[in-house]
Amino acid sequence: MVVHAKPAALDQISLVRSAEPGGGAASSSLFPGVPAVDLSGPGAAAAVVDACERFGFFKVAHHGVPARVVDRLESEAAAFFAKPQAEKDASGPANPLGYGSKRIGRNGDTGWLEYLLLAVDHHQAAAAVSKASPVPSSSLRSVVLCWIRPPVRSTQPLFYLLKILACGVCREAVSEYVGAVRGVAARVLEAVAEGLGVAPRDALSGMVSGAASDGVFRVNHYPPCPLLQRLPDSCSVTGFGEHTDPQLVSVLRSNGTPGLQLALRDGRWVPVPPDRDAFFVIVGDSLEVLTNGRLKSVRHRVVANSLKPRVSMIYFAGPAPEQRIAPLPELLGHGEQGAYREFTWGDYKKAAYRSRLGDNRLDPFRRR
Ligand code: GA4
Repeated sequence: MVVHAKPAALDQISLVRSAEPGGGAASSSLFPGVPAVDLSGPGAAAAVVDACERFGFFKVAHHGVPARVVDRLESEAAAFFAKPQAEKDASGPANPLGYGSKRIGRNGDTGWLEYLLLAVDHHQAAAAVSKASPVPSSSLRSVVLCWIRPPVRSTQPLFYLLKILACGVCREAVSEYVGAVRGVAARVLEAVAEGLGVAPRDALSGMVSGAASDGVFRVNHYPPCPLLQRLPDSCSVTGFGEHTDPQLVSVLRSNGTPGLQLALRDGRWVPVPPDRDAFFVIVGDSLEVLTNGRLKSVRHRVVANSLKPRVSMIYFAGPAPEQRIAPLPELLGHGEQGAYREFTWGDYKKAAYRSRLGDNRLDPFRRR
């Protein structure tokens, strides 16, 4: 619900009715809590599919990503966001990549946050990096981050690269982290394929691991919002408005500050207790289509906190632009038509960037 009387500093930012205190009836009785899956444990494939079917969301325990990798990037990110505004602005405005503050996307969405949005580029920038960087390319683990994917053929690849180096978040720390979470995304998608009986095992994971795959990496900083204290208890300030992710899956990690909420299948919102040692997996629109709706993308949002900063780091596992996204034949009965019309990831992404954050982007592709 949008409320209109609010402090002037929040003028551009919508308010949301908070999840009910303590999580409300949804979390206390009917919502059993976020399922946790040990990806290497017995029964992982069935547990992943079950969690994705019921919530489109789960938490990965025992993921094997060293705490050192996570902590290093978290402190790099904190150092970046602590810089003077003018220095951060030099890496923006996000369009859509780069440093952004309060504005999300290009169509008027706003939130109480600042962020860095990076494209993960597996080969385009590799040559430029190895020339420009004193870091041996082998230590980049084949993941190179491109600040801005040039809209048309770039004549100046190094320019884009230099912008990354200039943002001051250590490229190695990002590469190492992204390399690790891409691995988590791939293991999750292998488990989905196994759990749904789709062959080969890499039918889904292969889409997001190839050299041409289109991964995006985002670091969000939600500063404390003391103005919240002047609003009624039933209201929260939007940190990141409700939406579904367009990709196959997203892998999210946050510090210990709450704020993330997800919509249950019946539309009720529940808070997700933070866990700095876990990764949260979010089912995206593309996986919904590939599984013919058996797994559904989940609406989620972040509300601001009055006292503590929240930092989250999210890897969005997308396929190559030419990848066809259509229900997998194994998941259709004999002669059955899929519930969605086919599209390519490139077309879907283009349409997504023309949409508003909260739009239902899959609707135009559903067969009636
Ligand atoms: C939502 C998921 C990812 O954060 C993101 C977002 C992107 C952006 O911030 O630029 C979008 C949003 C996201 C979907 C609709 C469009 C594009 C903002 C927006 C209003 C990076 C993505 O891939 O799609």
